[in-house]
Amino acid sequence: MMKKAKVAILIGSSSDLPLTKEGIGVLQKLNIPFDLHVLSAHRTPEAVLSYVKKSPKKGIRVFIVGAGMAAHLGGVVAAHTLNPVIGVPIDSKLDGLDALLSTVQMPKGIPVATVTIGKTGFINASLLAAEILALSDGRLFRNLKKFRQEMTKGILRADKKIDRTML
Ligand code: RP5
Repeated sequence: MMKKAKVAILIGSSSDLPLTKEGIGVLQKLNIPFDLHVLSAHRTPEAVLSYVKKSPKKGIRVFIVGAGMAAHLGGVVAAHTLNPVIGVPIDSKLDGLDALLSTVQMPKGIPVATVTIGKTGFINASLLAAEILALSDGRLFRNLKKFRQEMTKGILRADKKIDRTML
């Protein structure tokens, strides 16, 4: 049987870890296996290359890569794989603008699909990874649809609960 498609979550430092929690929650809710590692484009360049080289054997299909400051990890990973790379800029300095620009401004030929800065970025990156995997996984597609419907219902419930007498 073919291995279940996995998502790699790579972060540039253990200080980024708390921001990944809710995104990981999304993957878990959708029953998507993941592989989480701290790897740095600048501080562990050989380890990054070795991980990406081994990733097909591990069943990795999509990479979620979070890094702050001069955030090169997403670009370096993308340079070594043809699998989709989703970059999450991290707000460790300059409100994350440094990382946003470093992640989004890839030169032509090597794309990194960049999402929102920080915690929301990891949530959206997980959903985007799920959408990519759902293109070839009907069950995941149906689960994603349910996820979206639940979110819609939640917003409508919140609308009903607003105390308009206070306005
Ligand atoms: C980046 O530098 C990391 O992704 C982190 O966001 C930032 C700061 O790293 P530490 O100094 O906390 O290790 O590489």
